[in-house]
Amino acid sequence: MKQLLTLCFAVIGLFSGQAALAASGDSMMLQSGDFVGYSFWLISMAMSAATIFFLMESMRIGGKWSTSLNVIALVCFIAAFHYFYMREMWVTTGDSPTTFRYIDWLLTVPLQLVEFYLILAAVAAVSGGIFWRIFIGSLVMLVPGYMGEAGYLNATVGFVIGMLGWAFILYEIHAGEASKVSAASASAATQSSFTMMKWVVTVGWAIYPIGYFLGYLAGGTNVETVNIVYNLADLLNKIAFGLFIWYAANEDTSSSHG
Ligand SMILES: *C/C=C(C)/C=C/C=C(C)/C=C/C1=C(C)CCCC1(C)C
Repeated sequence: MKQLLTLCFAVIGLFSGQAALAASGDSMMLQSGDFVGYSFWLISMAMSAATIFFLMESMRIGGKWSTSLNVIALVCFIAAFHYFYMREMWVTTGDSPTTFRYIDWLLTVPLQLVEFYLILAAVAAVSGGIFWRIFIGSLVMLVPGYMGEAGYLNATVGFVIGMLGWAFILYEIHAGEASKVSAASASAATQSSFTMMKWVVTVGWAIYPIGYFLGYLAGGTNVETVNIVYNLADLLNKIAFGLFIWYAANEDTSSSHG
């Protein structure tokens, strides 16, 4: 209990330090009517709260599920930090915080994909190949996406290569080894969370290329659209994804206790 409180205070302290930093200086204040700015703020808070929630639940539920819950807490923690910075950048410059966004994704996308491996590894013997394939797929998806958005690569070329990376990840979780292990050996709770996570990556993640398309390929560059779409996508794809893991953890532990 004491450790839990210390941890919570450390987390809150870090976030409030960030918020104070961001709030010092008029130029960094949100202006009324800046809906993109509001969405950055809202998601900073949602990610902070989700971090604390998943950490506390990981301690309550414990056992073989604690690693998965800790990883999703880390995902939300990393995102919260980036959101504080991204909001600050957006408010002060009015530009897309593209580099921060991609640093966030580069850390959080592989961590989320590791969850597929972790939830399977909690109940079955799985090969590390699953992890490496989805990790490489995420690099192929994100690096050209960044280069296309930041102007290092033609925006259409970056988009097309990124789509191939995503397709590769989809193959692995729908038809590749990961899906086979899940179907063959996982518990009912793991299977249902695997299925829900799979659909997050298939349907929820589709919002990102739509945002990219609307922002860069549908005529001109529209930084407001890109940011609002990516922000809403992150809210859904990080927090809802985490809640599916949390749900499976709860189901699994309550059924095993009788
Ligand atoms: C927490 C952050 C997440 C889950 C970010 C996911 C990002 C994507 C699924 C990005 C996908 C893209 C493509 C499929 C094509 C190229 C452009 C990207 C990088 C936006």
